[in-house]
Amino acid sequence: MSFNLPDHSPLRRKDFLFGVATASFQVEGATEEDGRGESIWDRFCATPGKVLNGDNGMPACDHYHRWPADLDLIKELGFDAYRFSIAWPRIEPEPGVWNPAGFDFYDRLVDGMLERGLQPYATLYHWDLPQYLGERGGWVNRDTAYRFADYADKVTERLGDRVLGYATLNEPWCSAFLSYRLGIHAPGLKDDRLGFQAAHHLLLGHGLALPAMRRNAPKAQHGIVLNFTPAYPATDSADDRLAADYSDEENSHFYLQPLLTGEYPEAVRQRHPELMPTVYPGDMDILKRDIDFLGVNFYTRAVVKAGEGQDYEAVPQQAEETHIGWEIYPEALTELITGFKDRYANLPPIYITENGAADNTEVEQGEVNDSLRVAYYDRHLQAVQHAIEQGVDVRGYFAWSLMDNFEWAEGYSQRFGIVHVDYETQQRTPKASARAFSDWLSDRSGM
Ligand code: PNW
Repeated sequence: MSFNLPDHSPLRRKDFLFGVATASFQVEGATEEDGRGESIWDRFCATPGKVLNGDNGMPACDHYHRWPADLDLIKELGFDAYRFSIAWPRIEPEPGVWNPAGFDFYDRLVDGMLERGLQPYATLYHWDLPQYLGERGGWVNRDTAYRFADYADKVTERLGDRVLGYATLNEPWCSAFLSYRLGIHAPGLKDDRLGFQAAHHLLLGHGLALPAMRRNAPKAQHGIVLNFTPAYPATDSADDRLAADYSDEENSHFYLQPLLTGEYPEAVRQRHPELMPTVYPGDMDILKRDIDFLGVNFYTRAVVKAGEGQDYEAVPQQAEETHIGWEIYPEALTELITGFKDRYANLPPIYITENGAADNTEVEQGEVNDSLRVAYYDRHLQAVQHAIEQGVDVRGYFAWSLMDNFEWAEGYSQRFGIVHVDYETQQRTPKASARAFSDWLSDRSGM
């Protein structure tokens, strides 16, 4: 079984990159080994009621010890690249204390990829902020942006351009809005103003980090990964259409536009001057520093209507959905990135850095028949193809995720892997979706 892409598909070209993605806190485990410090997610998991079933970062996938076999598996399946993230609390467990054992781990991991002919794509921040920075206000504190830039300097100094692609941040929307505005992710605060201020400090940290990263890794590509859940109007009414447009301004363009034009979207500034972050003179020039690629994470769309006393309100859909309850709507991915091309003259090349589905099918007689996930990937790969056919410069695609892992507030209850993980034995079982990728990847023509 493979995917239904035509022979002429641009995704079949040998220079179109295929990878799998994970993130440190979600897969590594070993939270107290080799001098790792505490992160805000360790603390959040230990707070009753925050994470389903009281799950935490142990044992996760024990990737900290099992990475050689995991890299072998990625290679065997035929992928070109591995997108992983670096745990800041392993590197800087206490303020200004740089932990050699932390650097060593990522050093070995990167060498392990190169030995196997896998291209390393590193994300510097995938949400595991050191707890000591959390205690000083986390991303609401402007100083965190400067601390991030120091950390990025140290990591890229060590790994250099053995890493082909660096992303500063993964999904600042989540680190700001889910964490400080909606209360769902660590540290679990619910304050609109804090959410916007955190967003600004994250993007500032991204921009501050770039010059040292370029100096330390001159041959690497440097970028950022943003997540998008494009909004569609519940009805054709003018009010609902405006609500959907505004949702996109606030949730998508508020993160993307400042990086490309040096301004937050007019629509948000006009409607909510009271929520706009404190911005120092010169900040917006820092946010606007050149990026070599934009990482796009896409899972689903939102359907919204004009809300009572709210700018927009989600309308639950009676539609096909994955096991986590997210609607399956691949056309939104095509429309999202073609829309970016139309809006931004200086849009950089795009990598789809995450796309995938929760399909919690279990092992049966040694196999996992995750047919929902196979169909999801099939349709989304076609959606990427359609965008390329409409002129969007997409260079690669990473499946989320290599293996089942710690799914944040959902704990271990939601499985996104193309490889099944038994959390008792740590046994890996490639699912039908892994086989589908493997067949597809071995079938590329190399045009
Ligand atoms: C992304 N939302 O998270 C992350 O980058 C991954 O770490 C995660 O495992 C994956 O998607 C699957 O969830 C998101 O509520 C989590 O809108 C939640 C949301 C969006 C992205």
